Amino acid sequence: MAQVTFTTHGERMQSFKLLSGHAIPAVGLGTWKSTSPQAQHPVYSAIVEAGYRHVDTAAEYGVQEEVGLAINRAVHAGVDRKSLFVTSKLWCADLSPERVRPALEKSLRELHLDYLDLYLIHWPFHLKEGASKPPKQGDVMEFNMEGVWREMEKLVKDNLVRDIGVCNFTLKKLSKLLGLAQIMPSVCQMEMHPGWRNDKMLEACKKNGIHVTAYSPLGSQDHGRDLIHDPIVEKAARKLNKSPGQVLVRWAIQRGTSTIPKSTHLDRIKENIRVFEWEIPEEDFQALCRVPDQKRVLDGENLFVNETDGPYKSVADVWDHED
Ligand code: NDP
Ligand code: 1BO
Repeated sequence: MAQVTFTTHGERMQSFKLLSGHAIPAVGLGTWKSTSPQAQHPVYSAIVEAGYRHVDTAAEYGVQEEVGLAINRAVHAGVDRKSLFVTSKLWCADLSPERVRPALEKSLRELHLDYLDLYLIHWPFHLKEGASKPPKQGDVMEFNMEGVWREMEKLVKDNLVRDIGVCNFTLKKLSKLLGLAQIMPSVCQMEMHPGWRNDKMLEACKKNGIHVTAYSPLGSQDHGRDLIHDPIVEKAARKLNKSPGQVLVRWAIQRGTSTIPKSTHLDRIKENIRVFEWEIPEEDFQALCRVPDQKRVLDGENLFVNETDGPYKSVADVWDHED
């Protein structure tokens, strides 16, 4: 259920309540590939000038130092740390029980924070340190889900993270996790946009009270899907007098997910969060829910598939043959 809250700048912003009782702001700033030539990382302006209160990052993105400095500058400029929601992620090379806490501590140091609001398992695959892309034989190792989750739970108990969750899970993996969790995953972060709705996972999460954050809401970058110029998105944008980016962000929120569009341009950063004072009418919302050619952008092939030596010999293997 969405709750209406206000930023310190007086902007009306929704958030969603998590199983833990904490709130996650509906729109956050993504930071994958967000190295910026600007002296000040865009995260600073996003917080101070645009009113973002939710920042999504990860050890693997290699930007935690810059992001942490920007967050700290924003706090020094008067933004209450407690009003911010900072997410980071445990990378695949650290997906063994003994590496969970040191990895979190490294992220905290890089971010100059003493706790995270949310810590996520980035992908449910254990990679050898320095694994090749695509992986060589032996690069993909067994993932001890129970051992890793117990360590994630200890981080909550020790107040180092407020919530824990997962990314890139399948129904099969979620069901296994729910069978062993003592602290439930609060959030499941998945690729979701009109070109890849992933209704099955959304429904399974809703059924279990797990909040979903939609990543790559604009269709991602570089070799992603160009949803900004999709005719159905453009038509809705023209009708509403909004930008295609705003329509895509709003669509995610209207599905009940929070979302984390990435941009390093302040005009787009500001545009992407101006989505709370209007709605997509039902007819257009449904048209966006019928965009054809459903396909993942991030299928994990380059990270986890080794066609000859496995253990994941195809993209279908990565996603437990559920797509
Ligand atoms: P997005 O879907 O957010 O798209 C980002 C791209 O869209 C960039 O090229 C950006 O360019 C451009 N863009 C941003 N705003 C607009 C706009 N209003 N109009 C037109 N173009 C725009 O892609 P991401 O894949 O980065 O996903 C968002 C975030 O989700 C990531 O940054 C990361 O934090 C998270 N994520 C998590 C994953 C996981 O495994 N858990 C996987 C992938 C992403 P520019 O910067 O030049 O403005
Ligand atoms: C390789 C990391 C994918 C974006 O989260």
